[in-house]
Formats: sequence, C-alpha cells, structure tokens
Amino acid sequence: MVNRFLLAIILLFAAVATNSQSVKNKKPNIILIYTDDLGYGDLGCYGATAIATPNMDALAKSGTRFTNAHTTSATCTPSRFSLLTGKYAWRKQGTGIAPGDASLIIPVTTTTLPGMLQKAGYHTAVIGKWHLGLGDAKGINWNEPIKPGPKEIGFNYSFLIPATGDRVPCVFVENQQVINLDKSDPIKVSYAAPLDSNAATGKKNPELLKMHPSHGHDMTIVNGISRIGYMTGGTSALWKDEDFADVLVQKANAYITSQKNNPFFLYFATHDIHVPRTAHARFAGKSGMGPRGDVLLQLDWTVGEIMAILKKNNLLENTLIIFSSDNGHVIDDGYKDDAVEKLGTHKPGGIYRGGKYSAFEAGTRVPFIVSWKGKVAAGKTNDALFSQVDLYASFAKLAGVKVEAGQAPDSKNYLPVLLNQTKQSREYLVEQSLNSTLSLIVGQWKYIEPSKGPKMNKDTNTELGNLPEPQLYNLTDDPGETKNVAAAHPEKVKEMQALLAKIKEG
Ligand code: NG6
Ligand code: CA
Repeated sequence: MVNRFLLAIILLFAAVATNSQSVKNKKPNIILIYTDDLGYGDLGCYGATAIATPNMDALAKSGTRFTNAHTTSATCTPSRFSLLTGKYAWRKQGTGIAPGDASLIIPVTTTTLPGMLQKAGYHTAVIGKWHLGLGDAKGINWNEPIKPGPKEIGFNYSFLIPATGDRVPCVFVENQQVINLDKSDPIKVSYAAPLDSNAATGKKNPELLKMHPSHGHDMTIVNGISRIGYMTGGTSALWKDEDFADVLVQKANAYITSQKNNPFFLYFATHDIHVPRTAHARFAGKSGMGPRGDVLLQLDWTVGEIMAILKKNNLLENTLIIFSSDNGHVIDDGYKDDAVEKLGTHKPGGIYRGGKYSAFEAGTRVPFIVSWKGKVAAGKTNDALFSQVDLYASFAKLAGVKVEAGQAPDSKNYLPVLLNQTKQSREYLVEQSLNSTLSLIVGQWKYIEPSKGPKMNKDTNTELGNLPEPQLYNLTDDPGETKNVAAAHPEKVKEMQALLAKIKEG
C-alpha cells in the first residue's frame, strides 16, 4: 500500500517536472499576419472612423501598437524580399514587382528568415500570397512539381496564391503542386501574348465581366474578372476569389492545429485588401464603402479567426503575433470597384502623404501591432522607429540563433523594441519607392533623394514624391511632408546624403 502510494507521488512529481521542463524549453511560436496594401489609417485603432475593425482593434488592445513602423518598400515584392532575407531589396537587381511567371527571386543559397528558424527547431509555413517568383530561370511548368520555391528557402509547408490575385495563373499551389489540376487540361501561361486568339479577354469582351478594369488587368478572364497575363487550361483548378479568405483561414487552422506541440513560424500573407477586391457574400455590400471596405471587413474577420484558432489550441501565452502590411494604401489599383467614389471621409493613409508606390510616408509607414499574452504590454503604443527588415535578426534573438556575418546584412536585432520593453531603437532606416527612389529617415528628419521619376502615378492618382532636387522634411513638425525645407538646412541635407551613400555601399 505504502509502496504504491510512494510510487504515485514519484510519478506525479516526474510528470510535473517534465511538463514544466517542456514548457520552459519550448520556444515561442511566431505568427506574422502580413496584409496587402493596408494603409496606415485603415484601422479603427489607427484612427479610422468610417469603418469598424473590431478584431484588429482588439488585437492592438491585447498588445502594443507601433506608430512609426515601416516596410522597406512601397510595393509588395521588394518588401517581402527584405522581410524574408534581412536585406534591402534595392541591393539586388530584379526584385521589383514580380510578374506572375517570374522565377524565384531569392537565391536558394540564402539563409532566409524561415530557414534560420528551422535551425532553431521551428516548423515553418507560408500560407497566402507569395509574389516572390517560383521555379528557376528556365521558366515554370505549372503542370509539374514547381521548384525551387518556398521549400527550397526554408518553408516546410506552403499554400500559395503564387503571385497576386490579379495575375494569372489563378490557381493555388500547395507544396509545389497546383491543387485540383486535371492533367488532361494542362495550364499554359504567357505574359507576352495571348495563347489562344479565340479566347475571351477583358479587353475584347467586357460584357463577360463582373468587375471591369480601370487600367491594365484586361487580359484572360477568370471568375468574371480579367487579369494581368494570359492563361489557358487548368479549368478544374481555378480559384474563386470570393473564397480566398475562407480557404486561407482553413489552411491556417489545419496548420496551427497540426503544429501546436512544436515551435512553429507561420507567415500568413492575406490577399486582402489587394485588388481584385471580391469579398465573400457575407461581407459584400456590408461596409458602405464598396469592395475596398468590404474586404477590409473580411480582413478583420480573418484576424478574429486566427486569434480564435490560437485560443482554441491554448497557444496565446506561447505565441508572438505580429500584424502588419507590405506597403501603404491605394484606392484605384486597376479595377472600377467604386473605391474612389465610395471613399467618403475615410483617410486610408491617415495624416500621411502619398500611398502605395510613393516615396512619401503613406507608401511605407504601415499599421504594426505586436501581441503576446503576458509578455508584451497590453493597450500600449510605441513610437520607436522600426523597420520590418529587423524582424529577421529580432526573431533570431528570440529563437536563440546566431546570425552569421553576411547573413541578413541589413537586419538588426531590436527584440526589446518589438516586445515593447524599450523605445530605444534604430537611428535611421531606408525606404524605397516604386521607382527605386530611396528615402532616409533619421530621427525627425526625412530626406528623399533627387529623382527623375514621375511626380504622379496617374493610373492610381498617387503622388510619388519624386522631384529632381533633394527633399527634406521635418516629420515632427510636418508629418504630412508639405514643406520641403532642404534649402533652409543645407548641412542636414549633406549629412543625410553622406549617410545614405554609406548605407548604399553596404
Ligand atoms: C501593378 C498593378 C497593380 C498591382 C501592383 C502590384 C497594373 C496596371 N497595376 O503593376 O494592380 O498588381 O502591380 O501590387 O498592372 S503589389 O501590392 O503586389 O505590389
Ligand atoms: Ca502590396
């Protein structure tokens, strides 16, 4: 009897010890919710009043909201390149907005952010928009295993919208395979010329469209929407844009649930709120702001679902959640979807000038929220200067991985800032516009280098911030970049030019 009692006690102690040991040793999961084209002012917690975003606001309340966080670029592909490599995209040719048939732009020899986390024992996944190219220089055969891709650069699992929703091929790729593909109806893709002169296009057959292009986007029609590029075949594999959010959330649910006992890194890259903006019927028409507002509601739902999945799996205490965007807002990005007409009083860039594509602040200053139950202070804001390029080295610190010399060359560890333990952060950062005009922020000062690029993106009606002469703004006095004070501060201009030149040298 006594023996049995003793044995029970010993077993109980052993169980408690093992359990606390495993909790202690378990590295935190990391989820990066990376939205598309979400502007600084699009969320309630960043000042929007014309639209309700309760789930994203709740996320901000559960953690810290950053007010001075930046993407490295005002467009998608270079921002994502920098995020995953820890290197400014402007250092490498061929990292501009990728066509839908681009080959993988990250060399497979790179130790990427997920590759670095794998070394620390993380299981890694990307679910959502990729837009970093796939396959090698020979071009992609969409009917065979597609490689190299995420797997070759550090992701154990991938479920992709290969480029963007507005580019062909309009199919999902899961772990190197187009899903639901019928081999007898192979996919062909061309960005150069139509593949079948009889096939309908948005240009020839506007009567077939449920959403009409405003500029570009007038080639192959899929799901009543004309796209950039031509494709034939793959009929059984074609996606339905209205299901994007549901499909991605389902995949995230399956992934998180399957990995809940391992440390995992999930790069969850939403399609929302990029064009074409085609919300599910649950959200369509609900915002009063047209499709752009509707997909914002859908994005809010998505964030609520991700949080519910984490809660259900009891993972909130052990998961660092980061929410941000790849570049700033755009209103008309190529479809006549009433975004301009129904914008009303909403200011998607907040107080900032410009937008997606621009050297002005609204191009790269984005919402950035960090939440980690019990670890990151709740309901706070942090105005530290923060660049997404620093996520690499900061995650490395969190995971206990050493970043080798030459790896992630522009990334610095600012984990204490990310966790809101300090506001002491980077002294400067570099931003890149569509035309690769570089800007430098140092404290309150912003310098935009002279550029021969156009002043306006006429299609999207965005001020690009290009001028042939140097521009200098005092972001504290003039966050809207309305007064170029370069002439009044020649020394400051010189100092910033010299620093930018040094950074460019690497
Ligand atoms: C532009 C597209 C725009 C969008 C953008 C990429 C045209 C006329 N415009 O070239 O619609 O797809 O590329 O957006 O084709 S991003 O967020 O992925 O960078
Ligand atoms: Ca984008």
